[in-house]
Amino acid sequence: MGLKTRPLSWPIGEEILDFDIRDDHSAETIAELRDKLCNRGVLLFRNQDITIQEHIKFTSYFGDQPFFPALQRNLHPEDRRIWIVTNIRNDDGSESYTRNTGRIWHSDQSFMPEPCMGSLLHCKEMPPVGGDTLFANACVAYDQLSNGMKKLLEGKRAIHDLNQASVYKERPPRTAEEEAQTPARSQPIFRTHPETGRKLIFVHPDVVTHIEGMTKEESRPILDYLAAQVSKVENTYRHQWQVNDLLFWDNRCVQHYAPLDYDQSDRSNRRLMYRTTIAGTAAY
Ligand SMILES: O=C(O)CCC(=O)C(=O)O
Ligand SMILES: [Fe+2]
Repeated sequence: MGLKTRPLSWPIGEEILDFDIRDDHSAETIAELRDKLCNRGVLLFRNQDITIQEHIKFTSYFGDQPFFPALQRNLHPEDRRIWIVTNIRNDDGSESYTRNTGRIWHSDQSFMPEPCMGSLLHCKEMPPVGGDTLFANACVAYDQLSNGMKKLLEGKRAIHDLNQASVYKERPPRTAEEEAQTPARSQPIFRTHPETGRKLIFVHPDVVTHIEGMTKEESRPILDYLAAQVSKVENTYRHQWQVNDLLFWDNRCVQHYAPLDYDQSDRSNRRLMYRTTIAGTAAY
């Protein structure tokens, strides 16, 4: 088909131009989009005025949308495949469970046996200023490590534990049943992207507690160094949302971060995002 595209930044991201996600897409078009996604990490589709079913249908070209135990609150009442990320209060006046989602660099569902492949986030409402999301290319970050560092950590694993995640200090506590569904799990520090074969840094400051076989104190400087390497400004793209942007990230090679860059105490600053999530495979 020959997609029309333009880069969003040098290290990461591609805007797909003149594209309507609601069309029926050929296998060639989907293969081309998938290739762009794997190689550029993030795809942006602007001006997509879509229903939740159109969002879900487009997502289904890229894989299954299973239930993830960590995403059982704030699901859309009409279809559980849509997860709602918002700062808008619940009908009963209580705070939204997802209002501070993603306030630290992370890779989604990295604590699961099969972390998700990617997510498609659709912007419904956005404050006039701020509400941005940042994305970083974890393959480029790996490439820039010295050979000494690569050798030191090759084959090593780190522990990912959602139950220790920073965000839960602020949220209502998860139930014992929810915690039992997401036990701590070890994942490779350096992951291989299953489609491009590129190596990447697969640790992040949200849920990674320590390196397997080391104490938390010993692990901390190494994990901090790797986190800084992933998130350095030169390696990122900062997305300023417009309503009806649809953004698709490859969760296997991209980390992302939603800073609190607007006044959340001002209730007129409404931010509403709908997300679908695609099944992934075990990290190696
Ligand atoms: O709200 C955002 O911009 C991103 C939140 C997030 O981390 C996610 O949807 O996975
Ligand atoms: Fe996220």
